Amino acid sequence: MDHAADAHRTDLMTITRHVLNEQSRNPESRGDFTILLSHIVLGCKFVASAVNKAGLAQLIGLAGETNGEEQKKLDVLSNEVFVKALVSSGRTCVLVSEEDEEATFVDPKLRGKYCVCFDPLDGSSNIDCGVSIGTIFGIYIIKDKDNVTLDDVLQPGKDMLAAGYCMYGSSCTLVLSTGSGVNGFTLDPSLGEFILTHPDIKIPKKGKIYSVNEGNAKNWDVPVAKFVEKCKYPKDGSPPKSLRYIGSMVADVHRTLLYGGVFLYPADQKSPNGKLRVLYEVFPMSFLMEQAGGQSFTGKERALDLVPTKIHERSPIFLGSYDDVEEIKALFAEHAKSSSA
Ligand code: FDP
Repeated sequence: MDHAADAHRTDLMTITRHVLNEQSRNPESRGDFTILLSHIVLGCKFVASAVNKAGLAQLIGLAGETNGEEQKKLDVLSNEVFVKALVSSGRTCVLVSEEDEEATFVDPKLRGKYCVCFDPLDGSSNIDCGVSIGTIFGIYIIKDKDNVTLDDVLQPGKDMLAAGYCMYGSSCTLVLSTGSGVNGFTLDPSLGEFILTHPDIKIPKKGKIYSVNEGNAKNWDVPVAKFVEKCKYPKDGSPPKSLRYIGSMVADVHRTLLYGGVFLYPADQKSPNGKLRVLYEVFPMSFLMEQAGGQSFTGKERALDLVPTKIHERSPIFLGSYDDVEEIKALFAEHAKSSSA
């Protein structure tokens, strides 16, 4: 009998156990973060189950078997679940959700020290065709929970305490960083637990894939057009890169993290700030990329240095393997130099 393998199977590193281990290194830790995370995990499990039933629920709806109540859209439902889970954790004081125009300030009786910015169901235009979608979240600490204002939320990404995403795909995977590397956990449906399956994820230094909506090429700026041209027709003798674009940020970033390469949603002539949102798309994904050894750039600066002025602000984004993003930075620098000359 293989005792080592057997011990492994009976000694499961669940996400809670992993985070408890990480937190125990901090003598000031009171377990608040672990409690907050367990509420996020609950939201992810709920959404995973709802996403799995989405096709079926629609069929039932079409058959007219509703109880008079209109079927809630999955993104609206996911938002309700996360807001309720986060508020009831007693560890949050302010929430920013992609679904809500205004930030939610938690009732003072239930307040804790954390701010959570999240997109409960990112990539939702993919729901009806069964493509992977996900939840993205970033967590900050608020200095004074009793006097919290919107300004406390508008912090640069580098001040983030933790970030992660949960991908609802062929398996349900939660990727998390608390600032010391990146770890991936897969939901074991028979246990209802996320188990550590991808310890210490490191993105390859250079990748063979680029990921972008090429339908916008007509409006691209010069450095973006040059980069994509280089991907297709490299002049240094290297093979062309492959193009992969799902159009669901969590899925595109997850592939980039595991296989390497670069994901870009640039600014263009029509959308000078790109499409993706700073607080709950750009920052969490940039935090994870840096923690995995990659880079993230806005076209002007390191993405995590950005200081948002509005909660739903957008920013262009280029993230992925260190060397690939370095190449993009060089093209932007070269363009800035030639335009100022
Ligand atoms: P969606 O519109 O389906 O919600 O920001 C949302 C997002 O998806 C991202 O998940 C995805 O990366 C991007 O938009 C796709 O945008 P395009 O359709 O313009 O390529």
